[in-house]
Amino acid sequence: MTLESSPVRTDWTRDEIAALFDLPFTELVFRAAEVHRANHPANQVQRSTLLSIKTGGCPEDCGYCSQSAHAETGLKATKLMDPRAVLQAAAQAKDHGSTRFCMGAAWRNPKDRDMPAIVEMVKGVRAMGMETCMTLGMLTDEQAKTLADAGLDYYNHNIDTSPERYGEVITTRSFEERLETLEHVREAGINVCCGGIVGMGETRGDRVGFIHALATLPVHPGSVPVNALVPVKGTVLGDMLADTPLAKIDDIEFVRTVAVARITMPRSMVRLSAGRESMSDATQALCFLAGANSIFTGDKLLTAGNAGDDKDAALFARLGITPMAAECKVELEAAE
Ligand code: SAM
Ligand code: DTB
Ligand code: SF4
Repeated sequence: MTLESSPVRTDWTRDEIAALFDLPFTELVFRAAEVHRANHPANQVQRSTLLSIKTGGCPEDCGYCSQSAHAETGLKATKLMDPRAVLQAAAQAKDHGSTRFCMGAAWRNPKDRDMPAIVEMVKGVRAMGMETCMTLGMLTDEQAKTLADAGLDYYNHNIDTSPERYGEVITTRSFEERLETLEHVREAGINVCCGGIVGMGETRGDRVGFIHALATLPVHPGSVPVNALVPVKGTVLGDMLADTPLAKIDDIEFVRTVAVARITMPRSMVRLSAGRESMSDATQALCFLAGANSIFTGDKLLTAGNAGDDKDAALFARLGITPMAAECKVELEAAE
């Protein structure tokens, strides 16, 4: 492969992806680093900040999530935040150097009566000069258009795992419903942010199927969040991991997943997402070498803890990484 170009392919086969996972580790990371260099500025990492604008009490039964009403996590459910409070939090994130503000709600889907407040949040954050991202559950095509008209830059909607494992993790919605919302978002002209979680006790085959599902979407997601499961007591998967610690993802296998995401989706931002708090600097450094070029900053994700600004500033200084400016974002085009 030359350093000049990485063709964007959406016709990856499972066998090709499995073969990438099977490469000797240093060969895989070397190839991923080459793809990263050819498509993104070196040593630059994007910083986004998350805010939970409506926490807990979610009717969905996602086995990993602290916010599901089916879990027993003791999390207090809240109402949708006042847009003014959201804008205050966004201003603070901007002061701390974040270029994207991601707002998440623990909903199966937004109700139409919620949309005016949501639109006010998008417009307000955009007016501050930050990129906006929202994750509100399933959207109708009308709701996606409303968000697009408000100027929403990204919509996060994860497929989470392989199509065949999906029903073991979530029973209240289907993989196909996830794809439908992604289509509504894409057709409304909003950039898609779509990824998932590794370390849920899945097999290598599931990780292959997960990356395959992302890399064969009609257009690669602009951002691909790769989360490492944050095990939360009282959730199905958090409790399962507490009982079977051997199911915990191995760091090398996590880095392999990041590398395969980078190679198969060369132009996408690959975001090292949840789970960094319990990751060593060395593992995070390997993820950056393997092409991860975005993180969530701040000391909180939605409900779980995150590394925090001081730790991240120290990590960036240690690795010689500089924060990416918003303009460096790569715009994705449909594959030819
Ligand atoms: N309710 C919306 C939805 O499900 O689309 C948005 C919020 S949801 C918290 C966003 C994503 O966060 C999930 O799809 C999942 O990938 C990730 N996530 C949630 N809990 C997690 C955990 N405990 N560890 C790692 N990732 C998690
Ligand atoms: C994503 O893939 N990861 C972020 C964002 N999209 C919304 C959320 C991570 C949540 C981690 C668990 C928590 O904070 O509750
Ligand atoms: Fe609800 Fe989203 Fe959590 Fe699933 S991941 S329970 S949809 S908040």
